[in-house]
Formats: sequence, structure tokens, C-alpha cells
Amino acid sequence: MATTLQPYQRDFIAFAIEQGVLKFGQFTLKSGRVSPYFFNAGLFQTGRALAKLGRFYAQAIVDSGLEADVLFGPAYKGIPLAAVTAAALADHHDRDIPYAFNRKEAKSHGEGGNIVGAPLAGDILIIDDVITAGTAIREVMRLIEQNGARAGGVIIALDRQERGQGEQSAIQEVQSQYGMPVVSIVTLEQVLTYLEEHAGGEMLAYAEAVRAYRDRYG
Ligand code: OMP
Repeated sequence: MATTLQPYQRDFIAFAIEQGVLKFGQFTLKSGRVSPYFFNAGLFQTGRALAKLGRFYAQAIVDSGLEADVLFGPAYKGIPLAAVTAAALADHHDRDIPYAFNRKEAKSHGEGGNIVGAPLAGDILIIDDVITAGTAIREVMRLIEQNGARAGGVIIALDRQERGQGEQSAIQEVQSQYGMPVVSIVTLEQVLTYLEEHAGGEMLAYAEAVRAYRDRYG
């Protein structure tokens, strides 16, 4: 099924490939699945790349209509994501949203606790990199609840559109279990459309491998 892409979504996929963040090959995932592609957000590793990444997340948040009182970046990888996205929302969309993140080790002195930044009040928008089977995001939901707060939504870079614990997709499960929307800058289907539209021989072979994987785990 073909899917449509906004210009900024095309730019994001091109950018992820150019930065070596979206790679093709053979990768064993956290879930144990062996995938023909991997998205490593840690490889957006220069100032310019991070600033640009923040603008993509900010655009996706604005496009989705998601409202947020606090942007929350789970440690460790979510921390720079929350910071650059909060900055991009302020600089490019005139939305000055508080942001926060957690420490993995709770601190008993100084300011104490395990949350740094804005207090977790109102609708918390969780920002993360990827959802595959949904394990990582469930841990974050527990953390938010332990802090007496409520998540109002999740924004990720890539929705791999894979099955979760049952027959539904991991994202459908998370949405129905927690009653909140999960949005992404792009979905796997959009990446496939991009590869099929733009790419030469090698990329088409990758697209075929990804489709085969999707037939198995999607
Ligand atoms: P789940 O916990 O299965 O949803 O997997 C999501 C996590 O897996 C992400 O937060 C990453 O740590 C890691 N991951 C990626 O970063 N990129 C991928 O393309 C795939 C995974 C993964 O291992 O599934």
C-alpha cells in the first residue's frame, strides 16, 4: 500500500540515511528479532545534525496537533531529544514548553529525586527514538506513573510498525493500554515508499528485504 509523505518527512528520511542513522544489513534487535534495517538515533552526533533533528520532531508535534505541558526525555537517549525539540519548538513555532528528564540513579542530596528540569505536571509528552515491540516505552510509562504524573502522548522518530505482545501493532497496544496517542516523524511504510521512489538498484534490494521482514513481524 503506497503512503503519502510530507516534504519534511522526505527530508528526514534522506537526512537519516545521509547521517548513517538509518542503515541496512542484518541487526539483532532488543526483542530478539533479526532485522534488515536499524535506526540508530545516537548517530545524529554533531551540533548541526542535532539542531536539525530537533526541528523534525518539532514539526511532527505541531503537525499532529499533540498538546503538551511538559516534554519528557527518558534517560539516556531521550535527554538530548527533549532538549533540542524544546529549543526547536520555541525557536521555530513560538511554543515555549518546559522540559524534563530522569536520572537513572536517584540522588539523595542536593535537589534530590530522579527528575531533573520542569516538574511533571499536566499532560506529559514523552519523546523517544524508536518503538519496536513496545518494551522500552512501557518502562517509561511506569517511571512517569511512579512520579505521580500522567502521560498525554508519545512522539518518536520512527514507527517500525511491528507487532507488540499480541496480534496488534506495538503502537496500537500502547495507545489502547494507556489511552494516549503515539505519533512518529515517519513510519516504516513511509521509509519504504521513499526507498521505492528515490533509490537505485541497491536501495530497491533493501526495500525488498524490509518488506519481507514486515510480512513476518508487521
Ligand atoms: P522496543 O523496546 O522493542 O519497543 O524497542 C525500542 C528500542 O530498541 C529503542 O528505544 C532502541 O533502544 C532500540 N532500537 C533502535 O534504536 N532502533 C531500531 O531500529 C530498533 C531497535 C530495537 O532494538 O528494536
